[in-house]
Amino acid sequence: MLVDADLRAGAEVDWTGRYRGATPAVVRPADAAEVASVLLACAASGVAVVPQGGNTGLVGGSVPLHGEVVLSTRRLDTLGPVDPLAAQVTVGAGATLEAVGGHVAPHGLVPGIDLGARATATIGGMVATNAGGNQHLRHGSMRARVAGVEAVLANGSIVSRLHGLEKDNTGYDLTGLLCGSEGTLGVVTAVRLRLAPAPKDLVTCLVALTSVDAAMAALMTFRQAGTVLEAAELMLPEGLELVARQLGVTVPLDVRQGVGALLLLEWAGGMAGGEAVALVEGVVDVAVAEDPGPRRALWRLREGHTEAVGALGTPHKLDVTLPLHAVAGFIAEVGAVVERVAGGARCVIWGHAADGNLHVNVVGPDPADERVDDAVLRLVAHRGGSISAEHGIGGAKRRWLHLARSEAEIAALRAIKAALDPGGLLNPHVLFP
Ligand code: FAD
Ligand code: 2HG
Ligand code: ZN
Repeated sequence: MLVDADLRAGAEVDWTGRYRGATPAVVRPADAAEVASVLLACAASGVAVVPQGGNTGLVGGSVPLHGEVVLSTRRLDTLGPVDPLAAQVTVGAGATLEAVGGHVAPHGLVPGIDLGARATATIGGMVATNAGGNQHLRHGSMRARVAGVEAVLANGSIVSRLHGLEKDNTGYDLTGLLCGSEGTLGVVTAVRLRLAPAPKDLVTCLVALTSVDAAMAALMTFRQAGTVLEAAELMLPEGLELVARQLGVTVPLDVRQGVGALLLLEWAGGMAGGEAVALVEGVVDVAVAEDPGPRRALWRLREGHTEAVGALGTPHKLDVTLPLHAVAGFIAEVGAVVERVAGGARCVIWGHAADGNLHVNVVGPDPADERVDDAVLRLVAHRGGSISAEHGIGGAKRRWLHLARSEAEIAALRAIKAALDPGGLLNPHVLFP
């Protein structure tokens, strides 16, 4: 247990610096039984608990904003033996995505989910947020990657579904329920992960196109041609130039003339990138990489966006999804909406193109001034989208939950919370308005 101020400090502020709180203690149990003891002790003392994994969450859900005890999962980091027959592995909730990737790699397998925070984000945190990332189009979100979990509920009971059975219709799906529960229903202590064959001979292409419309149409062309994309990420010229400037990296294309959008595309099987890209209309220029170094350099341009925008100031982070047909129209409109409520603000947009998932980052308005969040989220709802694609609701978006969920749904969610955590012990200040 960490109680000294300097040891608690890192757990009290989120990755962006936007959300800062205070905790009496950071507790670091080493197994499910110890987690249960912590929860029972906190319940007995009437102190709420915030589960915390890598603390890379971007919606203020992993930090003690109301004086909660922080239950860190860092010591729950075991890596079990890989089952190559089932292509599954059981790992502790505190294991990082990168550690799991390294552990399964010698078997020719991958977790089938990947994100820029891989070195720090934990498997338990990814379950709790139902993380998405850049392989979602191929393998789905974390919910699809999880064959079962072990978790400790608020009453200290331990529920365990780690047998890895692919078919198991024996009542309510507790594993699915815990995916995306944001630490409100239980503390995930171990996870049975599904693995995927490591893709071979990856080809990565950075494609500059005339417009966002052309980029979205390109995805349709690839699908109709039957090509299987491993990734399809969207960037805009202004964002790419920001990354280049802030991180001192080189963009291998000229994006100043006639470029309205960029796609970072990846195929497996040594497919010549140019072959697929030749089918597409509106292509201005293409950079192709097959070797690991040049491929990493292209990915740095995409994954550097969070860091580059963070260097401008504390951003308002709005992770949203739009129907694919509405993506281009939304991007065309959102800048003006931001300008109307926050004149002079900088709006940087990128995302996971094939999922219609955009990351709208706005720098300028005071972090506490939520007018810009309100305006953007209402525009998203108006265009048929969701106010959270992959980061969750946390504390940041709970006042807008009604834009994505009906009254009946919110009542059902509240009933589930009340049934599993009647005392409001687990992360009581997230998700619900
Ligand atoms: P934390 O931040 O510690 O916690 C997140 C939430 O989960 C909190 O509500 C917390 O209470 C709860 N929680 C954590 N562990 C547990 C547990 N064991 N049991 C119960 N509840 C728990 N996200 C994406 O989806 N896709 C991306 O592409 C992506 N890219 C990112 C890139 C960068 C550079 C950064 C900083 C973040 C990115 N994220 C992305 C967001 C973040 O990495 C994910 O939300 C991740 O799943 C959080 O994992 P974590 O271990 O850091 O969780
Ligand atoms: C990404 O895809 C992450 O880059 C982070 O989900 C998004 O920083 C953000 O807003
Ligand atoms: Zn993302």
